[in-house]
Amino acid sequence: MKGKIVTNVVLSLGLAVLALPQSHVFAANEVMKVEQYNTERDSMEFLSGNLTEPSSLDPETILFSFLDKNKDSYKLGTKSAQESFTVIKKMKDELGNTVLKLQQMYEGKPVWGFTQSAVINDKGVLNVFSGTVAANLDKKLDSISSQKGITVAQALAITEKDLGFVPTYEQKPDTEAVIYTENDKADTAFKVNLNFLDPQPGNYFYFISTKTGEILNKFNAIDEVSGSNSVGTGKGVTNNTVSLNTTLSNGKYYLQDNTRGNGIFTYNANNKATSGTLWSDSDNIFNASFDAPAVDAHYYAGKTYDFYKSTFNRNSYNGSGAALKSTVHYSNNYNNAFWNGSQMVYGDGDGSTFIPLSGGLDVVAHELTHAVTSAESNLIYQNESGALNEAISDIFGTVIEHKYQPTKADYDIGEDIYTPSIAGDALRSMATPTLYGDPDHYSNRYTGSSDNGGVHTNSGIINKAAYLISKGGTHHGVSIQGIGIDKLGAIFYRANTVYLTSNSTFAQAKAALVQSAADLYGTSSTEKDTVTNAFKAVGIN
Ligand code: L5W
Ligand code: CA
Ligand code: ZN
Ligand code: CA
Ligand code: CA
Repeated sequence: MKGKIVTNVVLSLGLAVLALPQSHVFAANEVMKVEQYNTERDSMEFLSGNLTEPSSLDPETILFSFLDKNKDSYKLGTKSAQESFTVIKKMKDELGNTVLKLQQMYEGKPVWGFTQSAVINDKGVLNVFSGTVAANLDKKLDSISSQKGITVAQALAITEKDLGFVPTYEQKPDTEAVIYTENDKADTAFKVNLNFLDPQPGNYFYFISTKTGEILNKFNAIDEVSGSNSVGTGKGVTNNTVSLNTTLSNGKYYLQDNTRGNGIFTYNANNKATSGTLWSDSDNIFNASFDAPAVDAHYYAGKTYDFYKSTFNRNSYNGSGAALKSTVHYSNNYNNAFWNGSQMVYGDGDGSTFIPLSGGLDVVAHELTHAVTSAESNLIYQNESGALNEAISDIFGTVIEHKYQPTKADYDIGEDIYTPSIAGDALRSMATPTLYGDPDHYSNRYTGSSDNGGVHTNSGIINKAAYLISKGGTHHGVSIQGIGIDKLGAIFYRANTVYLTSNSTFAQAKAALVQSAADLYGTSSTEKDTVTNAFKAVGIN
């Protein structure tokens, strides 16, 4: 929980040293000024304004000099800014600013979950620093070099013992030494990532204390809810007829689309728990009922690619054309679909809860947006950051459905593939999350530990805010002027790619989205007020 005091303290132009504790002000002039403090993490969580004087130095120098001047405020102890942060990405945004993404470091190791984002304008002024900084690490950790402890092999053995089986890995288990923080404690840990599809899908992250071998945290980042170019045709799960980009090779037609990025590939798991083989067909007409899930997975992956490319000039989920792979007919009667960290996987459903899940464009776009989020903000799939991750997938599932299926588009999720014998229902409603038991106000948030801390439940709060941003309305006595679904998408995309960081909270998301609206539409814009009011309406101030 964030503790924020709202005062009328306005930051002075060219601010060099942070004035703590916190204040929160929207100024009437050009640059929006916000100071938002997170008392629980004991760190500023969002700061905007003219934070430095104009400069012709390079953006990294401007940022690191600001951080060094404020190292006491950020509680970096004896460490310099250069030792405490590393630049992991540098890009230009569509407004001409330079965006630097940082990873916090301690004695050469990444501090897990603590990433930050900085925006420096074309005058060399730092305008935004977004993301919390783990405080006082030097007081919480012994010198790392003097520590003894377990080996990488022992850490892996601990995770497999905890799983209860040794899986057949899709990718070699990956181990990285990190700093793991929780509340007032910090520990050195091995972060172990286990990726497998059999006997059930897993993309586990374990954090094992390097000193004691204790499991500090674990979660499964799979979202469970339980030749030559050719053009073929196909019939999808809901009897839709589509044209398909395929590849002709040695007399067979493959679901391989070479026209988008580094390709779109659709595989057949043939009802086994594997990633399967590239789908082939003898006549380029994919009209058998067994073909239908493959037709939709292939076609809707193409549409989702087209949306991100045409709207945001984003080339695939990683921004540089990564091949998009989907496996259909995964396992037997499997009631789920997921991004496994490197590809999409769709079950056929059991025929009563679900029909083949690739039959919903909003579902396919939801899954692929998880891949975009992993490549950008990398929101941790637990607690509030996980619910933000889920909501962003629901939001783009809905934005993309509106773009390509405008006559039937809605603010429901999964309506096309859920409960074939019940008309009119869905998995989730963004308009009325409570229809399916999900909260539409922060005061009703779920605080238990199921579903990774309620990632598919608390997403309702953000989904409701997103619905209000698009359509407007009055909620809990707050009236919101709707700005339409395209602007909703633009604002969330900017937040997800520029300001949100891996451990962002709902309050930080609000700051990130208000900032994004101000960047895109102006600091005195209706759009900025709409985002502010929508979050107020769902209890996030
Ligand atoms: C159904 C299959 C996956 C539910 N993933 C989900 O996080 C699902 C979207 C459609 O919520
Ligand atoms: Ca055929
Ligand atoms: Zn999801
Ligand atoms: Ca829908
Ligand atoms: Ca239904």
